[in-house]
Amino acid sequence: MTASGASATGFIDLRSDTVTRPTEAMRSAMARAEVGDDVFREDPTVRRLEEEAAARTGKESALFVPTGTMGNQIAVNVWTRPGQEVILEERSHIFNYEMGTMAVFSGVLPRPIRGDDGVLSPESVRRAIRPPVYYLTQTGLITLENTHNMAGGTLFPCPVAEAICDLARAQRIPVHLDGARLFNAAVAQNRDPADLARPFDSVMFCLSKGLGAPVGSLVCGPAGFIDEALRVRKRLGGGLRQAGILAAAGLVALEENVSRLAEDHENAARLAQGIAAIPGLSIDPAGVQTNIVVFTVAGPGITATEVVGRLREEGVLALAIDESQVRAVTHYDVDRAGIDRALAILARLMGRRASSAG
Ligand code: TLP
Repeated sequence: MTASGASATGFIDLRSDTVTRPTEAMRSAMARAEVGDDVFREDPTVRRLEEEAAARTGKESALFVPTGTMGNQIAVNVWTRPGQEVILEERSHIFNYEMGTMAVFSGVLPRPIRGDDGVLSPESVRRAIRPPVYYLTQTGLITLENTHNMAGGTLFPCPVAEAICDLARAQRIPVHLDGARLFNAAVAQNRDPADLARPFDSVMFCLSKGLGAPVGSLVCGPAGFIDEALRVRKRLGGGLRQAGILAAAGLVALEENVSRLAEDHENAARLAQGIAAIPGLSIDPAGVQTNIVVFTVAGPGITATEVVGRLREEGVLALAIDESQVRAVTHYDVDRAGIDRALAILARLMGRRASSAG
C-alpha cells in the first residue's frame, strides 16, 4: 500500500474483490502445503479444506472447485434433469455471467424473475413454480444469491430465504444458494454462515473474493449430492491434482480473513456516503450493506463507461455494469486512504464536467 492508498499496481482497483493478491501467510502456507493427487482423493490439504468448509456451512460434505461458476454449474447439473426450468433472479450471476452454461451443459431453461434489491419474494417464486401437470415444463431447481452482486451486495433476509425453501421443499424442489460472498453476508449481520446456509440444499461460496485466496470455491451439501458433484467436476475438467497448494491458501483465508471483511463494509459505506454528496452521481448509502457499491451516473450527457474511462486516467479502476451504473467493490488491497482518494478524484472529475457543461 502506498501513501496515497493505491495498491502496488499503482491503481486504486475497485473493479472487484477478486483482484486481491495472496498475503504472505498464504504464500508461505502454499509453499509448505502437504499434497497428493486429489483426483485419487489423496490430497490431505484439500480434504482438510473440504471438511472445514462443510463445518462452516453446516453441511455434511463439501467439494473444492476451481471457480464459483463451476461450483454453481455443478449444483445445477446435479439437481436437475434436461428440459427442466431453474427459477432465479433476473440479475443473478448464474443467469447473466455464466455463459449460458446451464443450457449448454445441463439442458435446462432459466426462469428469471425480478426481485427487489435482488431479493425474490416467496409469492413470486410460488407463482413461478410449475404445477405438476405432465405436459408442462417442470421446475427442477431454485437458486438464490446472497449477497446479491449486481443489486449492490444486498443481503438476502433469512426469513425470506426460509419461506422460499419451505415452499420449495413442500414440492420437492431443491434450492441452491450462490453464496459467492456468503461470508460477507454473515459478517454484515453478525451471524454464523451456517445459519444463512441452513435452509438450502446446497451452497457455493468463494475463497477468491473478499477472503483473498488466489483460487478456489467450495460447493457444500449432503454427502450424496457431493458424491455426484465429484463426478460432474471431473466431467467438466475440474479434477485437479496437487491442489493442496491452492487449498492451503484457502485455509488461511478462512482462518485469517473472515472478520476483517467488516473493514471492507465500512469502506464501502464511506464510499457510498461520499458518492451521494457528489453532484451528477446518485446512490442511497443506506442500501449499501456489504462491500459492493453500485451508483448511478445521473443526468444526460455522460455515460457510466465515460466515467469509468476518466477514472482510469486518474488511477482509479471501477466497472461500468450498464449505460448508467458503475460498480465499485471494496477489499483488503484498498484501504480507507484509497477510498478517500478515489472520492476526491471522482468529485473533481464530476465537478470539471459540470463546469464545462455550464
Ligand atoms: N463475480 C465476478 C464477476 O464474474 C461478475 C465479480 O467480479 O463479482 N456468483 C457470484 C455472485 C459472483 O459474483 C461470481 C463472480 C461468481 C458466482 C463466479 O465466481 P468465479 O469468478 O470464481 O467463477
